[in-house]
Amino acid sequence: CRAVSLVLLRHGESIWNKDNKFCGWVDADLADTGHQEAKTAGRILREKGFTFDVAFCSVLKRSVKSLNIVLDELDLHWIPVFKHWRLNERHYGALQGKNKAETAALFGEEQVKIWRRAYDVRPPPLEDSDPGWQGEDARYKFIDKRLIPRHECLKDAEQRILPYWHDVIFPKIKSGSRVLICVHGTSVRALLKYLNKVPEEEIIDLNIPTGIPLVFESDKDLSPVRHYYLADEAKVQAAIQKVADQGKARN
Ligand code: DG2
Repeated sequence: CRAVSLVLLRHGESIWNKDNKFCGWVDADLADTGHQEAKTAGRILREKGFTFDVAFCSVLKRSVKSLNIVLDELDLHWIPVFKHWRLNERHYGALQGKNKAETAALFGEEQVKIWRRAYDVRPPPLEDSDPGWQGEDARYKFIDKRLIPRHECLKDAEQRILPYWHDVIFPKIKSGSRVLICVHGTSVRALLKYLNKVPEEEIIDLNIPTGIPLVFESDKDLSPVRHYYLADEAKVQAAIQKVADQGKARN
């Protein structure tokens, strides 16, 4: 028999998604459209009868706020929420703040696709002296500074996210909790890659839309057997294409 014990969600559109800027660990706020997307995601989850026992998000406000909006729609303010830096977006290094289309015009669309989507190619790093490095940010105060990245590829993000999955999230699922994880494009890709054993060569074409719940059905051993977006196919495809097109020189 199949059960749903996990729903993944990329936060609603942020202001930097809207401005088409590489964001990474920068704490960009949700855009109005992102609020709306999160609200719609929550409403659809409610209408389809989903509920959760525990929820997770990153320490970046686009993730935290989206989760709060979804929990508001579900009237689930009371469930435990865990915020963790390990669920952050991947660190986009020196690309953070740059416009994706302009970067593609400068370095070529192929290079930008590699920086955005290759499994193990890091974007250029932040310089040691870059004031944009988050090492001094209060929210990372109790973390060994050596763990605070200057740039990350998907593989790096996977290596910081998976220990948290194994140590904290999966034990909750094992003990019967229904889990909602509201995070980022790369955090969703890392989890999806792990759960579905997506091969490295396929990951380059995997784009995650903002604000559309991704439902996982699993068998009695908790192995995922099927996953699907909670929206009609045309909407999902258009939203995926929109993300892919952000790396084109003109859009
Ligand atoms: C986006 C992902 O992260 O960008 O950091 O710019 O999910 O937090 O909006 P998110 C960013 P792409 O990898 O899709 O370019």
